[in-house]
Amino acid sequence: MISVSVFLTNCYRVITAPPPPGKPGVSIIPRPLSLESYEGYFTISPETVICLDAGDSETEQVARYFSDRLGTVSGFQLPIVHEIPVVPSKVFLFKKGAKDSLGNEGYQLTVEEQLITCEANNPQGLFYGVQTLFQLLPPEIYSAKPVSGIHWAIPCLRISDAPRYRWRGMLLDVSRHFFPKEFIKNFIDYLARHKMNTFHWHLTDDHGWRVEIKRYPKLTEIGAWRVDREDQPWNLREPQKEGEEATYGGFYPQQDIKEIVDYGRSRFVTIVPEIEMPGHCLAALASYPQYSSRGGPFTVPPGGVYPVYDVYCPGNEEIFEFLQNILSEVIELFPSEYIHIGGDEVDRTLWKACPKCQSRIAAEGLKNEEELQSYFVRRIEKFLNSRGKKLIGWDEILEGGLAPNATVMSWRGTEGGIEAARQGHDVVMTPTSNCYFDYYQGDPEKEPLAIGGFLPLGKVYSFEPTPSELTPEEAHHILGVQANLWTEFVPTQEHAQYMIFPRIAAVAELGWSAKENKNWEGFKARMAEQFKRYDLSGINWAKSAYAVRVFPELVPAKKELILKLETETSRPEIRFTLDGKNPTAASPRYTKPIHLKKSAVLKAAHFLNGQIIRGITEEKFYVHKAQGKPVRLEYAFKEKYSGGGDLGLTDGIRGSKSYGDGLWQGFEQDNLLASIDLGKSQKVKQITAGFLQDSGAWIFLPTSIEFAISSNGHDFQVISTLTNDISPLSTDVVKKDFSANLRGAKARFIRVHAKNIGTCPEGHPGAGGKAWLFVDEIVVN
Ligand code: TNX
Repeated sequence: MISVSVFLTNCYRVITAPPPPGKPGVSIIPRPLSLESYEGYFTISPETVICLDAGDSETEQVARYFSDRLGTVSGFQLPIVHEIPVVPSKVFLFKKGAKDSLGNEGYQLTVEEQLITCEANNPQGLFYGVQTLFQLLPPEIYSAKPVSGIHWAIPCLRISDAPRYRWRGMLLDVSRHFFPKEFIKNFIDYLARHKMNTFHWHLTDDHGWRVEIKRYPKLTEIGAWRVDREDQPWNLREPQKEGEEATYGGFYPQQDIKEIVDYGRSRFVTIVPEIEMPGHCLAALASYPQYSSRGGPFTVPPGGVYPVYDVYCPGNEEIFEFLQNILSEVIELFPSEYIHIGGDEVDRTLWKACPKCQSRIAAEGLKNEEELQSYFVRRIEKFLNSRGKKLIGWDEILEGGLAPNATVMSWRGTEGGIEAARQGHDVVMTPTSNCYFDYYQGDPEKEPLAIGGFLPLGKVYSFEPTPSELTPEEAHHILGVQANLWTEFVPTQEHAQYMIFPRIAAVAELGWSAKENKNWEGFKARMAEQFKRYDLSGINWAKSAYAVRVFPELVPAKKELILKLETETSRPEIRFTLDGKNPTAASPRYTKPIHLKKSAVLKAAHFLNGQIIRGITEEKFYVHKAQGKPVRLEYAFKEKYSGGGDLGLTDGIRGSKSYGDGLWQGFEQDNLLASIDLGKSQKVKQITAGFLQDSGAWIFLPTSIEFAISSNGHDFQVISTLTNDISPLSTDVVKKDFSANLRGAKARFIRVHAKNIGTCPEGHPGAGGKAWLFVDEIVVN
């Protein structure tokens, strides 16, 4: 154990620091293990000295990292010294290293008015102590340029801190979109500032091969480039045509990789490279088609293709030589103990028909193609192990049997991770449900285009990486947690920042902070300061947390709706209207749930210093004649899209443009045939039924809708039959209402019959596949 200390001391003058103006409470993210606050401040001045008691270069680097940042913003050039300055100065010197309990990454920080001590067992711990120091300073510490008029003061306190997990990671996919070297370095800084230590670099996939491999130059000459269809929707891009040039893409020469690995080292971020196999490899096959089962030729796809049949052929002995040669160069480049080999979403169709694959199955006594994949992974693992590296792969590597020493990255939920831990394997948790930063973090209508899903800040924060099903022994195998930024829908750096921030803060806290220290209210309060830091760093962070979300609740007995309004920020100033006007700083402030007794348009917004900070939330709520009345369905909805169940179509709450919002009722290939008993015969003016079309999700508007009424529930009289005029091939997400006017006819029973298109139409990527019909709310007035 080495013992190091960083000292900052005011040598010449005693400055009794007044509380800096407007200095809020301490807001450290991720939340430290323990913190005690004291009166007073340590104020940095030009005379402050940084003193090291350890002579190693890494410690020196950490100190320089601190003084450089401070220098940039304050203009102070604090000297770094190894000897206690001569009088008049106050220096404390710690001879011993920090406590064992702080481990490899922990640190202890003591701030007194004359002295700051940062202690750790390793430079990495010191580095995290410095990150905490930054957060104790005014947020201007993050500025790119000098800032004047700042009182560079640090509140007196004592912090003892260490991480909960050793793997605190984030994936960046540079295959679907290429990101330049400078951005990769920024990305590493984003991690470091949040005390995250692992950068999972997704370097290869169908859409581009991004790492130079000297032995196979075509991987980047051909595999790094695709035809430019960036102006078209990802899932509707035509493959490269004869004669078209592949001009879009890029790759990292080995020299750049070395530079980035060094940069990571200086930020204590380990880079785990991912070389995808045996699937997600079209870019490699476009370069070397002989390693597929079919032999090609292939081009690098400019956008989404699914399924991808062409994968590496594990029946071909040469494939192992090819991949091992690639991995050898990768191992040379990356000092990480882990190499990620992908393993996800492998389409095994072609292996069934491939004579080489089939003879491999016979020769090795394998049962099927699943086991063939497992055989493939085992061989790769053997190779990696022989080179002193550990294999890590996506949870599909469990199928057909795990390779003996493999670590599993659990992405399709936590089940794969649980299974692997039970088998005694190490696990990194990164389930789509809580860790996929390519998902929307707010209302899709107000967010930049994303892949789908819904992952607001709070949902990231709510994740518990160690499943309660595991015994303490098994739980030991949970190495940590990771967020993933896949970039099919993320073409620019600004957009990447938007998807990363602020969710990275939540995942950082999951990985670092003790379970007992997790607290959503506290986190939200600390985020207010974190947002300022992001602003001052010039980061394009998502303001989605400020959006007002409405949680309506139906009270069927009372025929009213109760609306609860929330944001993901602490103590929000929400103002609202119910009269259709936009809210202003003078509108009523939301303090308790709103009781709605008649249909109304709610408009609400979060105000900060008199200004609306993130748009107006507008939702119409219906209090109508069928409200709370049970709906009888001839064909059942699918459980996954229950839309709230039995009262889902009559709860007064309408689905959004996001089919997965829980409000839509979904019918797979079936029609909607719904009847509602209003309880007694009454005058009806209008019946409206709302539908969704999201052709990318195989959801189509009905081909026709028939409205009927009855007085006895048996004999129905058709009032109106409507057809739909929006093309099922339209790629826009459309919400469409269909209405029948009854002009006060008397009815007790209402029936709506909407015809499902049945199968995805010709010209649609899923042509012939089962089509969905999505309905929400049958409104009766
Ligand atoms: C699944 S996560 C994938 C990626 C996609 C991602 C989109 C995983 C192991 N495979 O190839 O980019 O979904 O969310």
